[in-house]
Amino acid sequence: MKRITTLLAALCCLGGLSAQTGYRPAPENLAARQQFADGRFGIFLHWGLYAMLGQGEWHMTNANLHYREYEKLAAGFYPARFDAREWVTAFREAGARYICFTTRHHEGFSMFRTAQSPYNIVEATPFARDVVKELADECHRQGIRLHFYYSLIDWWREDAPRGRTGLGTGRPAEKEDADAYFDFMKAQLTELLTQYGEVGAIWFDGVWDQDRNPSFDWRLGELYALIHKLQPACLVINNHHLAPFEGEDAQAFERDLPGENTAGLSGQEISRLPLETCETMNGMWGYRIADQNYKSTERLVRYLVGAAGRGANLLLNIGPQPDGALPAAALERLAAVGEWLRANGETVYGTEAGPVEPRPWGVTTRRSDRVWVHIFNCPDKELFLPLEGLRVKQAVRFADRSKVSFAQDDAGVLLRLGEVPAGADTIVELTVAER
Ligand code: JFZ
Repeated sequence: MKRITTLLAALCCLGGLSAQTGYRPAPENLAARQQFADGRFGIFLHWGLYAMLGQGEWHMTNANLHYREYEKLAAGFYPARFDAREWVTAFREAGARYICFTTRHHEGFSMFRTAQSPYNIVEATPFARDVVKELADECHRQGIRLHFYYSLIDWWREDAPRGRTGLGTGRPAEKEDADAYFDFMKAQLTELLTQYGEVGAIWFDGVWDQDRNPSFDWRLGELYALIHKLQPACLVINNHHLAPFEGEDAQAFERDLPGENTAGLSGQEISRLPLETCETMNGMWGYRIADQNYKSTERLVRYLVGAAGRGANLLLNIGPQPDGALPAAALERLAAVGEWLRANGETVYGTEAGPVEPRPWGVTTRRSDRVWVHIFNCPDKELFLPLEGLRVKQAVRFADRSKVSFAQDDAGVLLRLGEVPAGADTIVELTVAER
Protein backbone atom coordinates (compact mmCIF):
# COMPACT_ATOMS: atom_id res chain seq x y z
CA MET A 1 0.00 0.00 0.00
CA LYS A 2 2.75 2.40 1.02
CA ARG A 3 4.53 1.67 -2.23
CA ILE A 4 1.43 2.46 -4.24
CA THR A 5 0.94 5.76 -2.44
CA THR A 6 4.55 6.72 -3.01
CA LEU A 7 4.25 5.77 -6.64
CA LEU A 8 1.09 7.84 -6.99
CA ALA A 9 2.70 10.80 -5.27
CA ALA A 10 5.66 10.52 -7.63
CA LEU A 11 3.38 10.29 -10.66
CA CYS A 12 1.42 13.33 -9.56
CA CYS A 13 4.56 15.43 -9.48
CA LEU A 14 5.63 14.46 -12.98
CA GLY A 15 6.16 17.53 -15.11
CA GLY A 16 4.56 19.71 -12.49
CA LEU A 17 1.36 17.74 -12.39
CA SER A 18 0.86 18.42 -8.71
CA ALA A 19 -2.51 20.05 -8.42
CA GLN A 20 -4.65 21.66 -5.76
CA THR A 21 -5.74 18.54 -3.93
CA GLY A 22 -9.25 18.21 -2.63
CA TYR A 23 -10.34 21.28 -4.57
CA ARG A 24 -14.02 22.13 -4.31
CA PRO A 25 -14.82 25.24 -6.33
CA ALA A 26 -16.68 27.84 -4.26
CA PRO A 27 -20.23 28.76 -5.38
CA GLU A 28 -18.94 32.13 -6.62
CA ASN A 29 -16.29 30.29 -8.62
CA LEU A 30 -18.94 28.15 -10.33
CA ALA A 31 -20.90 31.32 -11.10
CA ALA A 32 -17.74 32.92 -12.51
CA ARG A 33 -17.14 29.88 -14.74
CA GLN A 34 -20.61 30.26 -16.19
CA GLN A 35 -20.16 33.99 -16.71
CA PHE A 36 -16.80 33.31 -18.36
CA ALA A 37 -18.32 30.73 -20.73
CA ASP A 38 -21.25 33.00 -21.54
CA GLY A 39 -18.84 35.78 -22.54
CA ARG A 40 -17.37 33.75 -25.42
CA PHE A 41 -15.02 36.52 -26.59
CA GLY A 42 -11.97 38.01 -24.92
CA ILE A 43 -8.98 40.09 -26.02
CA PHE A 44 -5.48 38.83 -25.25
CA LEU A 45 -2.76 41.48 -24.89
CA HIS A 46 0.94 40.69 -25.12
CA TRP A 47 2.77 43.80 -24.05
CA GLY A 48 6.17 44.12 -22.45
CA LEU A 49 9.66 45.48 -23.09
CA TYR A 50 9.84 43.16 -26.11
CA ALA A 51 7.45 45.50 -27.95
CA MET A 52 10.39 47.88 -28.39
CA LEU A 53 12.39 45.30 -30.31
CA GLY A 54 9.47 44.64 -32.64
CA GLN A 55 10.32 40.94 -33.02
CA GLY A 56 7.70 39.24 -30.88
CA GLU A 57 7.81 38.25 -27.21
CA TRP A 58 10.34 35.43 -27.63
CA HIS A 59 13.15 37.55 -29.07
CA MET A 60 15.19 37.57 -25.86
CA THR A 61 15.71 33.81 -25.97
CA ASN A 62 15.53 33.39 -29.74
CA ALA A 63 18.43 35.83 -30.22
CA ASN A 64 20.17 34.79 -26.97
CA LEU A 65 20.21 38.37 -25.70
CA HIS A 66 22.21 38.78 -22.50
CA TYR A 67 19.99 39.60 -19.53
CA ARG A 68 22.21 42.48 -18.42
CA GLU A 69 21.88 44.07 -21.87
CA TYR A 70 18.20 43.26 -22.32
CA GLU A 71 17.24 44.92 -19.04
CA LYS A 72 18.54 48.25 -20.37
CA LEU A 73 15.46 48.40 -22.56
CA ALA A 74 13.50 49.38 -19.46
CA ALA A 75 15.21 52.78 -19.17
CA GLY A 76 13.97 53.61 -22.68
CA PHE A 77 10.39 52.47 -22.27
CA TYR A 78 8.07 55.43 -22.49
CA PRO A 79 4.79 54.43 -24.21
CA ALA A 80 3.55 58.00 -24.49
CA ARG A 81 0.39 57.05 -26.37
CA PHE A 82 -0.84 54.49 -23.83
CA ASP A 83 -4.41 55.28 -22.86
CA ALA A 84 -6.28 52.60 -20.91
CA ARG A 85 -9.60 54.25 -21.66
CA GLU A 86 -9.02 54.10 -25.42
CA TRP A 87 -7.94 50.47 -25.26
CA VAL A 88 -10.81 49.25 -23.13
CA THR A 89 -13.34 51.25 -25.15
CA ALA A 90 -12.10 49.59 -28.35
CA PHE A 91 -12.34 46.13 -26.74
CA ARG A 92 -15.82 46.74 -25.38
CA GLU A 93 -17.02 48.07 -28.72
CA ALA A 94 -15.54 44.97 -30.37
CA GLY A 95 -17.89 42.92 -28.23
CA ALA A 96 -15.20 41.44 -25.96
CA ARG A 97 -16.37 40.59 -22.47
CA TYR A 98 -12.93 40.29 -20.92
CA ILE A 99 -9.27 40.96 -21.53
CA CYS A 100 -6.20 38.95 -20.56
CA PHE A 101 -3.11 41.07 -20.01
CA THR A 102 0.51 39.91 -19.74
CA THR A 103 1.47 41.10 -16.27
CA ARG A 104 4.86 39.40 -16.67
CA HIS A 105 5.88 37.38 -19.70
CA HIS A 106 8.88 35.07 -20.12
CA GLU A 107 11.24 38.07 -20.44
CA GLY A 108 10.71 38.54 -16.70
CA PHE A 109 9.70 42.21 -16.70
CA SER A 110 6.75 43.07 -14.46
CA MET A 111 4.26 45.41 -16.12
CA PHE A 112 2.81 46.36 -12.71
CA ARG A 113 3.88 47.93 -9.43
CA THR A 114 5.55 45.18 -7.43
CA ALA A 115 7.60 45.21 -4.27
CA GLN A 116 9.15 41.88 -5.23
CA SER A 117 11.59 43.18 -7.83
CA PRO A 118 12.75 46.60 -9.01
CA TYR A 119 12.53 45.25 -12.57
CA ASN A 120 9.05 46.65 -13.10
CA ILE A 121 7.34 49.32 -15.15
CA VAL A 122 6.93 51.75 -12.24
CA GLU A 123 10.49 51.69 -10.94
CA ALA A 124 12.62 50.78 -13.94
CA THR A 125 11.11 52.93 -16.70
CA PRO A 126 10.80 56.71 -17.14
CA PHE A 127 7.09 56.09 -17.79
CA ALA A 128 6.70 55.11 -14.12
CA ARG A 129 3.00 54.30 -14.44
CA ASP A 130 1.31 51.08 -13.37
CA VAL A 131 -0.43 50.16 -16.63
CA VAL A 132 -2.08 47.16 -14.96
CA LYS A 133 -3.70 49.50 -12.44
CA GLU A 134 -4.86 51.84 -15.17
CA LEU A 135 -6.29 48.93 -17.16
CA ALA A 136 -7.91 47.41 -14.07
CA ASP A 137 -9.62 50.67 -13.13
CA GLU A 138 -10.85 51.16 -16.67
CA CYS A 139 -12.07 47.56 -17.02
CA HIS A 140 -14.01 47.82 -13.79
CA ARG A 141 -15.48 51.14 -14.92
CA GLN A 142 -16.58 49.76 -18.29
CA GLY A 143 -17.74 46.35 -17.06
CA ILE A 144 -15.07 44.28 -18.79
CA ARG A 145 -13.55 41.46 -16.78
CA LEU A 146 -9.83 41.40 -16.26
CA HIS A 147 -7.62 38.32 -16.55
CA PHE A 148 -3.93 38.22 -15.77
CA TYR A 149 -1.47 36.25 -17.87
CA TYR A 150 1.37 35.16 -15.57
CA SER A 151 4.46 33.35 -16.82
CA LEU A 152 5.93 30.52 -14.80
CA ILE A 153 9.09 30.88 -16.89
CA ASP A 154 11.49 33.75 -16.36
CA TRP A 155 14.47 34.31 -18.66
CA TRP A 156 15.82 37.25 -16.65
CA ARG A 157 15.76 36.23 -12.99
CA GLU A 158 18.85 34.45 -11.79
CA ASP A 159 16.91 32.22 -9.41
CA ALA A 160 14.35 31.04 -11.99
CA PRO A 161 14.44 27.30 -12.76
CA ARG A 162 16.09 26.55 -16.10
CA GLY A 163 13.98 24.54 -18.50
CA ARG A 164 14.47 24.26 -22.25
CA THR A 165 14.20 27.99 -23.06
CA GLY A 166 16.07 31.08 -21.90
CA LEU A 167 19.31 29.13 -21.56
CA GLY A 168 21.36 31.58 -23.60
CA THR A 169 20.59 34.76 -21.65
CA GLY A 170 23.81 34.65 -19.65
CA ARG A 171 22.56 33.92 -16.15
CA PRO A 172 25.02 32.07 -13.91
CA ALA A 173 23.79 28.53 -13.38
CA GLU A 174 24.78 28.46 -9.74
CA LYS A 175 22.30 31.24 -8.93
CA GLU A 176 19.32 29.03 -9.73
CA ASP A 177 17.12 28.69 -6.63
CA ALA A 178 13.65 27.26 -7.11
CA ASP A 179 12.53 27.93 -3.53
CA ALA A 180 13.35 31.62 -3.80
CA TYR A 181 11.64 31.79 -7.18
CA PHE A 182 8.45 30.18 -5.88
CA ASP A 183 8.35 32.62 -2.98
CA PHE A 184 8.71 35.44 -5.49
CA MET A 185 5.86 34.14 -7.64
CA LYS A 186 3.57 33.67 -4.66
CA ALA A 187 4.30 37.18 -3.44
CA GLN A 188 3.59 38.61 -6.90
CA LEU A 189 0.38 36.65 -7.29
CA THR A 190 -0.68 37.98 -3.90
CA GLU A 191 -0.05 41.51 -5.15
CA LEU A 192 -1.99 40.89 -8.34
CA LEU A 193 -4.94 39.51 -6.39
CA THR A 194 -5.01 42.24 -3.74
CA GLN A 195 -4.04 45.46 -5.57
CA TYR A 196 -6.39 45.47 -8.54
CA GLY A 197 -9.88 44.60 -7.32
CA GLU A 198 -11.73 41.68 -8.78
CA VAL A 199 -9.59 39.49 -11.04
CA GLY A 200 -11.48 37.22 -13.43
CA ALA A 201 -8.67 34.72 -13.98
CA ILE A 202 -5.00 33.98 -13.60
CA TRP A 203 -3.75 32.51 -16.89
CA PHE A 204 -0.54 30.56 -16.37
CA ASP A 205 1.91 29.69 -19.08
CA GLY A 206 5.19 27.81 -19.23
CA VAL A 207 4.64 24.38 -17.66
CA TRP A 208 5.78 22.93 -20.99
CA ASP A 209 9.24 24.50 -20.52
CA GLN A 210 10.13 21.61 -18.18
CA ASP A 211 8.75 18.84 -20.37
CA ARG A 212 12.22 17.28 -20.72
CA ASN A 213 12.58 17.33 -16.97
CA PRO A 214 9.80 15.01 -15.74
CA SER A 215 10.79 15.18 -12.07
CA PHE A 216 10.39 18.97 -11.98
CA ASP A 217 7.49 20.18 -9.84
CA TRP A 218 5.88 23.53 -10.63
CA ARG A 219 4.09 23.41 -7.25
CA LEU A 220 0.90 24.40 -8.96
CA GLY A 221 -1.19 23.12 -6.07
CA GLU A 222 0.28 25.79 -3.82
CA LEU A 223 -0.20 28.53 -6.41
CA TYR A 224 -3.79 27.48 -7.14
CA ALA A 225 -4.70 27.25 -3.45
CA LEU A 226 -3.28 30.72 -2.88
CA ILE A 227 -5.35 32.17 -5.73
CA HIS A 228 -8.55 30.52 -4.57
CA LYS A 229 -7.89 31.61 -0.99
CA LEU A 230 -7.39 35.27 -2.00
CA GLN A 231 -10.20 35.39 -4.55
CA PRO A 232 -12.39 32.26 -4.58
CA ALA A 233 -14.15 33.38 -7.77
CA CYS A 234 -10.91 33.88 -9.68
CA LEU A 235 -10.56 31.24 -12.38
CA VAL A 236 -7.31 29.32 -12.68
CA ILE A 237 -6.43 28.65 -16.31
CA ASN A 238 -3.16 27.05 -17.36
CA ASN A 239 -1.83 26.86 -20.90
CA HIS A 240 -0.03 23.56 -20.32
CA HIS A 241 -1.54 21.76 -23.32
CA LEU A 242 -2.60 18.80 -21.17
CA ALA A 243 -5.84 17.56 -19.68
CA PRO A 244 -6.79 19.85 -16.77
CA PHE A 245 -5.22 19.36 -13.34
CA GLU A 246 -7.27 19.57 -10.19
CA GLY A 247 -7.64 23.17 -9.10
CA GLU A 248 -8.12 24.53 -12.62
CA ASP A 249 -11.40 26.16 -13.51
CA ALA A 250 -11.24 26.35 -17.31
CA GLN A 251 -9.20 24.62 -20.01
CA ALA A 252 -6.92 26.44 -22.45
CA PHE A 253 -6.14 25.60 -26.07
CA GLU A 254 -3.64 27.43 -28.24
CA ARG A 255 -3.88 28.29 -31.93
CA ASP A 256 -6.49 25.61 -32.60
CA LEU A 257 -10.14 25.06 -31.89
CA PRO A 258 -10.77 22.28 -29.34
CA GLY A 259 -10.73 19.00 -31.25
CA GLU A 260 -8.36 20.34 -33.91
CA ASN A 261 -4.60 20.24 -33.70
CA THR A 262 -3.03 21.85 -36.74
CA ALA A 263 -0.41 23.78 -34.73
CA GLY A 264 0.65 20.75 -32.66
CA LEU A 265 -0.10 22.47 -29.33
CA SER A 266 -3.62 21.16 -28.75
CA GLY A 267 -3.64 17.35 -28.69
CA GLN A 268 -5.06 17.21 -25.18
CA GLU A 269 -8.39 15.62 -24.36
CA ILE A 270 -11.31 18.00 -24.06
CA SER A 271 -12.59 18.35 -20.52
CA ARG A 272 -15.98 19.35 -19.16
CA LEU A 273 -14.61 22.63 -17.86
CA PRO A 274 -15.30 25.87 -19.74
CA LEU A 275 -13.01 25.96 -22.77
CA GLU A 276 -10.97 28.78 -24.22
CA THR A 277 -8.68 28.90 -27.22
CA CYS A 278 -6.29 31.72 -28.00
CA GLU A 279 -5.24 32.88 -31.45
CA THR A 280 -3.26 35.73 -32.95
CA MET A 281 -4.68 38.41 -35.26
CA ASN A 282 -1.50 38.37 -37.32
CA GLY A 283 1.21 35.75 -36.74
CA MET A 284 2.78 36.76 -33.43
CA TRP A 285 1.63 37.43 -29.88
CA GLY A 286 3.98 40.29 -29.06
CA TYR A 287 4.33 43.26 -31.43
CA ARG A 288 6.22 42.27 -34.56
CA ILE A 289 7.16 45.16 -36.79
CA ALA A 290 7.37 43.12 -40.00
CA ASP A 291 4.08 41.28 -39.57
CA GLN A 292 1.22 43.01 -41.32
CA ASN A 293 -0.34 39.69 -42.23
CA TYR A 294 -3.61 40.19 -40.36
CA LYS A 295 -6.38 37.64 -40.68
CA SER A 296 -9.43 38.97 -42.47
CA THR A 297 -12.51 39.98 -40.50
CA GLU A 298 -14.34 37.10 -42.17
CA ARG A 299 -11.76 34.63 -40.88
CA LEU A 300 -11.83 36.09 -37.39
CA VAL A 301 -15.62 35.91 -37.23
CA ARG A 302 -15.57 32.32 -38.43
CA TYR A 303 -12.97 31.48 -35.82
CA LEU A 304 -15.05 33.05 -33.07
CA VAL A 305 -18.18 31.28 -34.24
CA GLY A 306 -16.20 28.06 -34.76
CA ALA A 307 -15.10 28.26 -31.13
CA ALA A 308 -18.68 28.90 -29.95
CA GLY A 309 -19.85 25.90 -32.00
CA ARG A 310 -17.39 23.79 -30.02
CA GLY A 311 -18.51 25.25 -26.72
CA ALA A 312 -15.38 27.38 -26.42
CA ASN A 313 -14.37 31.01 -25.96
CA LEU A 314 -12.01 32.81 -28.29
CA LEU A 315 -9.20 34.83 -26.72
CA LEU A 316 -8.04 36.94 -29.65
CA ASN A 317 -4.60 38.48 -29.37
CA ILE A 318 -3.24 41.94 -30.06
CA GLY A 319 0.40 42.99 -29.62
CA PRO A 320 0.35 46.70 -28.69
CA GLN A 321 3.07 48.94 -30.14
CA PRO A 322 6.06 50.25 -28.19
CA ASP A 323 4.41 53.70 -28.12
CA GLY A 324 1.42 52.30 -26.28
CA ALA A 325 -1.02 52.47 -29.18
CA LEU A 326 -2.82 49.49 -30.65
CA PRO A 327 -1.84 48.73 -34.26
CA ALA A 328 -4.22 50.38 -36.74
CA ALA A 329 -4.95 47.05 -38.44
CA ALA A 330 -5.95 45.53 -35.10
CA LEU A 331 -8.27 48.45 -34.36
CA GLU A 332 -9.86 48.08 -37.76
CA ARG A 333 -10.52 44.35 -37.19
CA LEU A 334 -11.88 45.02 -33.70
CA ALA A 335 -14.37 47.52 -35.08
CA ALA A 336 -15.51 45.10 -37.78
CA VAL A 337 -15.91 42.15 -35.40
CA GLY A 338 -17.85 44.48 -33.09
CA GLU A 339 -20.19 45.42 -35.89
CA TRP A 340 -20.78 41.75 -36.66
CA LEU A 341 -21.41 40.92 -33.00
CA ARG A 342 -23.85 43.79 -32.55
CA ALA A 343 -25.97 42.22 -35.29
CA ASN A 344 -25.37 38.55 -34.50
CA GLY A 345 -24.11 38.31 -30.92
CA GLU A 346 -27.36 36.72 -29.80
CA THR A 347 -26.25 33.54 -31.61
CA VAL A 348 -22.86 33.50 -29.85
CA TYR A 349 -23.04 34.96 -26.31
CA GLY A 350 -24.55 32.69 -23.69
CA THR A 351 -24.80 29.75 -26.06
CA GLU A 352 -23.50 26.22 -25.87
CA ALA A 353 -22.28 23.96 -28.64
CA GLY A 354 -25.27 23.06 -30.80
CA PRO A 355 -26.71 19.63 -31.51
CA VAL A 356 -24.79 19.08 -34.76
CA GLU A 357 -21.06 18.47 -34.41
CA PRO A 358 -18.78 20.89 -36.26
CA ARG A 359 -18.82 20.21 -40.01
CA PRO A 360 -16.78 21.42 -42.97
CA TRP A 361 -19.68 23.76 -43.82
CA GLY A 362 -19.86 25.32 -40.34
CA VAL A 363 -21.14 24.84 -36.81
CA THR A 364 -24.25 25.06 -34.65
CA THR A 365 -24.86 26.91 -31.38
CA ARG A 366 -27.80 26.62 -29.03
CA ARG A 367 -29.64 28.33 -26.19
CA SER A 368 -32.78 26.61 -24.84
CA ASP A 369 -35.20 26.09 -27.76
CA ARG A 370 -33.12 28.04 -30.32
CA VAL A 371 -30.51 26.42 -32.50
CA TRP A 372 -28.40 28.60 -34.78
CA VAL A 373 -26.94 26.99 -37.87
CA HIS A 374 -23.84 28.94 -38.88
CA ILE A 375 -23.06 28.24 -42.51
CA PHE A 376 -19.59 29.28 -43.67
CA ASN A 377 -19.33 27.28 -46.88
CA CYS A 378 -22.58 25.88 -48.11
CA PRO A 379 -21.86 22.75 -50.15
CA ASP A 380 -25.26 22.78 -51.86
CA LYS A 381 -28.63 24.48 -52.07
CA GLU A 382 -29.85 22.05 -49.45
CA LEU A 383 -28.30 21.16 -46.13
CA PHE A 384 -29.14 18.06 -44.09
CA LEU A 385 -28.75 18.30 -40.30
CA PRO A 386 -28.83 15.11 -38.23
CA LEU A 387 -31.04 16.13 -35.33
CA GLU A 388 -32.10 12.93 -33.62
CA GLY A 389 -34.31 13.67 -30.66
CA LEU A 390 -35.20 17.17 -31.83
CA ARG A 391 -38.18 18.34 -33.84
CA VAL A 392 -37.91 21.58 -35.81
CA LYS A 393 -40.91 23.84 -35.41
CA GLN A 394 -39.66 26.77 -37.44
CA ALA A 395 -36.65 27.81 -39.53
CA VAL A 396 -35.83 31.42 -40.46
CA ARG A 397 -32.85 33.33 -41.74
CA PHE A 398 -31.47 35.14 -38.72
CA ALA A 399 -30.63 38.26 -40.73
CA ASP A 400 -34.14 39.11 -41.95
CA ARG A 401 -36.42 36.52 -40.29
CA SER A 402 -37.47 35.22 -43.72
CA LYS A 403 -38.78 31.65 -43.66
CA VAL A 404 -36.55 28.78 -44.74
CA SER A 405 -38.52 25.81 -46.00
CA PHE A 406 -37.55 22.42 -44.67
CA ALA A 407 -38.51 18.77 -44.50
CA GLN A 408 -37.84 16.48 -41.58
CA ASP A 409 -38.00 12.88 -40.43
CA ASP A 410 -36.69 10.97 -37.41
CA ALA A 411 -33.10 11.33 -38.56
CA GLY A 412 -33.06 15.09 -38.95
CA VAL A 413 -34.01 18.05 -41.05
CA LEU A 414 -33.28 19.06 -44.61
CA LEU A 415 -33.02 22.82 -45.01
CA ARG A 416 -33.89 24.15 -48.48
CA LEU A 417 -31.65 27.15 -48.54
CA GLY A 418 -31.44 28.04 -52.20
CA GLU A 419 -28.47 30.28 -52.97
CA VAL A 420 -26.46 31.04 -49.86
CA PRO A 421 -24.85 34.45 -50.21
CA ALA A 422 -21.10 34.77 -49.71
CA GLY A 423 -20.05 36.36 -46.42
CA ALA A 424 -18.57 35.47 -43.08
CA ASP A 425 -21.50 33.51 -41.81
CA THR A 426 -25.07 32.81 -42.96
CA ILE A 427 -27.18 32.04 -39.92
CA VAL A 428 -30.39 30.02 -39.91
CA GLU A 429 -32.35 30.03 -36.69
CA LEU A 430 -34.27 26.90 -35.78
CA THR A 431 -36.89 26.73 -33.09
CA VAL A 432 -36.79 23.19 -31.75
CA ALA A 433 -38.61 20.94 -29.32
CA GLU A 434 -37.52 17.65 -27.82
CA ARG A 435 -39.17 14.73 -29.59
C1 JFZ B 1 2.95 30.42 -25.13
C2 JFZ B 1 3.99 31.50 -24.98
O1 JFZ B 1 5.28 30.96 -25.02
C3 JFZ B 1 3.80 32.54 -26.06
O2 JFZ B 1 4.75 33.55 -25.96
C4 JFZ B 1 2.41 33.13 -25.91
O3 JFZ B 1 2.29 33.80 -24.67
C5 JFZ B 1 1.38 32.03 -26.02
C6 JFZ B 1 -0.01 32.49 -25.79
O4 JFZ B 1 1.64 30.99 -25.09
O5 JFZ B 1 3.08 29.72 -26.34
C7 JFZ B 1 3.83 28.59 -26.38
C8 JFZ B 1 3.45 27.47 -25.71
C9 JFZ B 1 4.22 26.33 -25.80
C10 JFZ B 1 5.37 26.33 -26.54
C11 JFZ B 1 5.75 27.46 -27.21
C12 JFZ B 1 4.97 28.60 -27.14
N1 JFZ B 1 6.17 25.20 -26.59
O6 JFZ B 1 5.74 24.11 -26.14
O7 JFZ B 1 7.32 25.27 -27.07
